[in-house]
Amino acid sequence: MIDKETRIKVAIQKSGRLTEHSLDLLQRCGLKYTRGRDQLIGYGENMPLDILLVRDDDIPGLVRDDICDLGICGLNIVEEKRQEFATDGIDNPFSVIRELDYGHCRLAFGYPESSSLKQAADLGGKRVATSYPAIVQAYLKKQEIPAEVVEFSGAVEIAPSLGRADAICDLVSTGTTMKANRITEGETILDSEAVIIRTPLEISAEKQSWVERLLQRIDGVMQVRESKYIMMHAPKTALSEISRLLPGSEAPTVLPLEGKSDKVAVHVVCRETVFWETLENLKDAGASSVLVMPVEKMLA
Ligand code: PRT
Ligand code: ZN
Repeated sequence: MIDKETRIKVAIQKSGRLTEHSLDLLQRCGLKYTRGRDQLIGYGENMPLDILLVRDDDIPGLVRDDICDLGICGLNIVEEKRQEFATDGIDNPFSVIRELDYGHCRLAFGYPESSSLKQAADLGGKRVATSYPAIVQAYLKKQEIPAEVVEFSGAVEIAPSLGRADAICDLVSTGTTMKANRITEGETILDSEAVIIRTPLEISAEKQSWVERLLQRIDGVMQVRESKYIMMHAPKTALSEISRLLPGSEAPTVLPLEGKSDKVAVHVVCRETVFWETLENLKDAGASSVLVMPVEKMLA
């Protein structure tokens, strides 16, 4: 059992795109934890803070129901749930207290290349497939576009080819999924990143002071991001994709490779944490011999 009066409960995604970053953030704030036998709870050993590992869609509800004091999930989910709660007459279900600068993506319209649709204004009388019906509905209403919203829980991008919708509105990060499905990306209606939400209810003074400490530590962690020096070999054609994949990087140094005309060596300083996922994405973009080194000092 977790002591509700004295221990802060933080809901984070159990398994998905935000899990590694969120656990990493809490650990960098100094948290040491042990996982319960069911793996669903991480018990803080050196802070009165426990982690609940759940599906991201459940996080706003857990905070709104006061089961958790804090939650970390994408703003996309937070805004969708906020709209849902508002429809049910529940205002102020949680507040966003920090933007965490990872999990970046955008909720954007997508129009099949084969269709004549080019912009949201063309959607009157058409069907839009999305996993974010409340956000999309609110946008269409505000823009006075009489389109029908069709809810899809996953694989939204195949809705048009299945004949289930004329356009989509889905999360995009690299844009590869839309492209692969012959969909042209259109207007962004929400820019998203991972955020911390907090219950609007009062919490005990003891817990409040720990929440404040945690936030201070998070700010510290975000300020002194570990810079890395990254070196790799890459096809010349992949240079723009590689720059885009590296978070917080400056213009790369590009050097010729002896005896290779199509490949170059790329050196870049990256001011943000480089995760395995980033390295895998670099590899997928064509990079090889990727080396990541710590930067000891830097004079900008
Ligand atoms: O099981 P659970 O419900 O917890 O996880 P989930 O499958 O719902 O979520 P998950 O792990 O896929 O994503 C968690 C959060 O990561 C999202 O709520 C977003 O805030 C954030 N995020 C960042 C993304 C993306 N980038 C992203 N690219 N979430 C999903 N995608 C999907 C998108 O839906 C589309 O299918 O990736 C595809 C598009 O990617 P690109 O790179 O091809 O454009
Ligand atoms: Zn989910």
